[in-house]
Amino acid sequence: MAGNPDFDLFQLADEHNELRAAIRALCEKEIAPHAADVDENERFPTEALAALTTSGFNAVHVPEEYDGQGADSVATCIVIEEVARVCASSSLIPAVNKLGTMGLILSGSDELKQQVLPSLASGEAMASYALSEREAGSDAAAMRTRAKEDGDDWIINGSKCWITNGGQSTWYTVMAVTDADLGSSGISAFMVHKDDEGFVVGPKEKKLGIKGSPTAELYFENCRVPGDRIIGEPGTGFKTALQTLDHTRPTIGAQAVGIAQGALDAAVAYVKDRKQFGSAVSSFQGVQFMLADMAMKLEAARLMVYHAAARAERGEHNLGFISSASKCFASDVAMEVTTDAVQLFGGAGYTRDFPVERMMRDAKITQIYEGTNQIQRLVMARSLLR
Ligand code: COS
Repeated sequence: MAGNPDFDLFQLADEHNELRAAIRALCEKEIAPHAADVDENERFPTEALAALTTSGFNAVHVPEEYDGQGADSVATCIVIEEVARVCASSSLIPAVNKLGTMGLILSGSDELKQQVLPSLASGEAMASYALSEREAGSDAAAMRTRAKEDGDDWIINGSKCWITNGGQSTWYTVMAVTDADLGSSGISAFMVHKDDEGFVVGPKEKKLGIKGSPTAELYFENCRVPGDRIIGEPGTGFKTALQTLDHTRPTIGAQAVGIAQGALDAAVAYVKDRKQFGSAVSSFQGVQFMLADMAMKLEAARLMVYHAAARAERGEHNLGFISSASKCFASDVAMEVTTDAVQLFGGAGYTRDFPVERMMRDAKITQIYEGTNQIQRLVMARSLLR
């Protein structure tokens, strides 16, 4: 095999490593210094948005033909991972911009892409994804929000909840029932603009973590949307929504990997510095074994995330298993690693003087959003038993 240029050496491209170095430097300088304040004051990370936008990292997934960076799925994961390593809330800027436009990229018309994507690439706009409702979370197809044709327009009525970056975004991919007799085949997807008549952003949730990223309810009160803003054909919206998640669950895996890496880095530095019984805590084998386990699991999670992203990038079908596995595994690892990091810090880890308690709170959501890890296991099991 040696010397065969087609042989996959199972390593990232030089461009990926260069990208990581660039985004890491930016994050350390521009984003990390504000992470604690963003969390403490539950405020949107405006410094991160400005830094990411200025350097073109705010929506790296947007294809070049729509004025974007055209970053591949692995590169997008690396950007999200590196931002999450210092501030999980800020990593939702590139992540949710992808989530909010992936359905459009996969199934929308060129005209609609032209309306939306360049504004994301330039940083003028952000996008969110609106699938869940109060009574339709894991069972997404049970949604009640309705869209009816009215002349050339669509009129949407209902509400959506748990909308990440709700109120910050300009564009929302909204799934609504257009034919109640057809079950999930009667659901359609629309691009809704924040200035559309009848579109209202509700109050922000009070959350355990990712406090810098607003999570809001959305209300549609006879919300009028022009006919050309439907994504694909009527009735294809649920499949578009699930295909979107096939592409974006690995990005949540990437976020989880980043949070866990941030916690591991902090823990390694702390145990080398902290002295007990006359020695650095890092000299104790019990501590060393904990660190080794954390790093080992993290490395496995990272590889699975990149592998899932690469398969999505290659346009493979049947992404359900690997996409769910990568998100589920990485988020479970992030919860374990951040919890162990708090443990390694001892009492100090339980205070807000160090970042690991924030990372532990932020990690929790990665086991829940874009489908709970129970739903990920359901998707994996269905794929095995099909
Ligand atoms: N891509 C494209 N189509 C898919 C698909 C996928 N990954 N998975 C399923 N489908 C299709 C099915 O083939 C089916 O089509 P037909 O009716 O033509 O056969 C249709 O979509 C409905 O699929 P299914 O019957 O499996 O749907 P269920 O209602 O059983 O729900 C789950 C499927 C539970 C997997 C889905 O609702 C889900 O992922 N829930 C979690 C939602 C979520 O992640 N919410 C978080 C929102 S972002 S914070």
